[in-house]
Amino acid sequence: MENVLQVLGIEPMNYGASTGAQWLKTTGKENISVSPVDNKPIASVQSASIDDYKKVMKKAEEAFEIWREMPAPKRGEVVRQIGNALREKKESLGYLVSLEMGKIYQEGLGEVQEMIDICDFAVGQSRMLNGFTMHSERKQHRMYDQYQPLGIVGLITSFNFPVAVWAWNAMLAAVCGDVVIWKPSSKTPLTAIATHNIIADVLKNNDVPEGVFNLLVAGSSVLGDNFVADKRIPLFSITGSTKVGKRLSGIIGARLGRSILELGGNNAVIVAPSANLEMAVKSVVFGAVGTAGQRCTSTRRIIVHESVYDQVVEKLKMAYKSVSERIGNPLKNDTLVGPLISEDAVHTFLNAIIKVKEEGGNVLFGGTSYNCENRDFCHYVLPALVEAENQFEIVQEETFAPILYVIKYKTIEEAIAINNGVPQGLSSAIFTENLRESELFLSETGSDCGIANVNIGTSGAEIGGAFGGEKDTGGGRESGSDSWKSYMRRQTNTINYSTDLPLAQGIQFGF
Ligand code: UN1
Repeated sequence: MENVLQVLGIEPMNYGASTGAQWLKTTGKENISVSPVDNKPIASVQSASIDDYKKVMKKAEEAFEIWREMPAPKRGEVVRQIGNALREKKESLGYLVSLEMGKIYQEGLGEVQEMIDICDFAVGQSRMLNGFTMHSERKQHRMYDQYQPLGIVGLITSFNFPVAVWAWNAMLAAVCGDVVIWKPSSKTPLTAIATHNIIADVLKNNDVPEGVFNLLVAGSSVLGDNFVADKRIPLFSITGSTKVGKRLSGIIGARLGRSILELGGNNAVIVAPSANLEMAVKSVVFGAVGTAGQRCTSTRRIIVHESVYDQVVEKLKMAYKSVSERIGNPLKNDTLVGPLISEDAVHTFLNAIIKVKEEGGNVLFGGTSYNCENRDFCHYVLPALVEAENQFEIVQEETFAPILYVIKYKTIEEAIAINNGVPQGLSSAIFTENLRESELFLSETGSDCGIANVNIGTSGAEIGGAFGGEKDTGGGRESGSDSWKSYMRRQTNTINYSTDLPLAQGIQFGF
């Protein structure tokens, strides 16, 4: 571990504010980052104070003036080099993600790969920040729209993808000519600090001004509502719970700022009679217990046709049994399920199990804490498989833990109604070999989620697609497709190269 920390430039005590390559001598509270793996401290961070925020903000404002004028493909070149720097440190950063957040090492590596992928994507995008040209209704007039840099982007990320979500946002924002102020989860500050250490040389070597990539590790009491209320920040991208997102976006909306919201999910997989059950069960188990159920895309409900219900339940029970033998230290090669992020998260999991039983649910597997007897802390749980009904209050909620609710259906219309019958609308999937069913699921009367898949699960989206969801998920889209447009200021231009001044709509206004 020492070696990994050394490679990533993590000291026993680290400053919690950076303007790119330079660290500020922060003066805020000490934040000890404790690993959920064994409850041991990894290293400490001297958090940022309001004074540090002011300094960072000043740098960001100055840097935007310079950065926005750099040609977009040149900004892309910086991002290309960031991607390469991440490639070099993939194993170390993946390890630290695993250690600080608790996801298994394979997923830690996957998270860094997601950062690398979005770098590649953003490099290409830097040459494709294209607008449209339109034909004017007036003679010798030309119309087009264009995209300009927007300004400072505030970025609030969650513990569960401590670095990938930064990359999705920051790499696109950077090629778009914006500067970023990143406030990571205070549960995972070290991965953020390591990320800034990784990009520092690239920034220096390319004379990127300090203030383009900024980092502030700070508690919400120091940097919370005041951060999102700051009018100098035209756009916020926020990943977190629906409750937090509603509150913060309310503050941003009141000042007519923009926000990209990535909030809770309550994702379901429909298993139709014709489904390849092996594939369906495999993907549902990965979706439900992977990352210990702490992805916003985690599979939380499986909606199974009555004709295959017993078979699927049997297969799930067997799969859960074999997974349960591989719970433990996420850094060990054969582990499949690591710890939850905190003891609070374990309590939330256990309370959800109590609640679902009270509502009439039937626990088929797990639902208890795991291997906690001989420890003075308890971060591990036995993933739960629970027969339940969609309308149960607890099923309607997103519990950020490995609980899979099993629900039976009769008709495809009913299955789609169950899929959509929750407040959230992030990800969804159907396993079927029947074209009619899959097309119905993807139609205007089908899944109401931002992501709808056929014969693959709800989690593990590629970066090339737009990522986000509807309803209580917040409506934001980030990462691939044309999400970059959210990070830019759109402008429509009309140019008159005639010697006349015809008015639109043929209006006559002679004097
Ligand atoms: C999240 O959980 O906040 O689709 C993001 C996935 C990942 C990203 C999840 N690529 O599961």
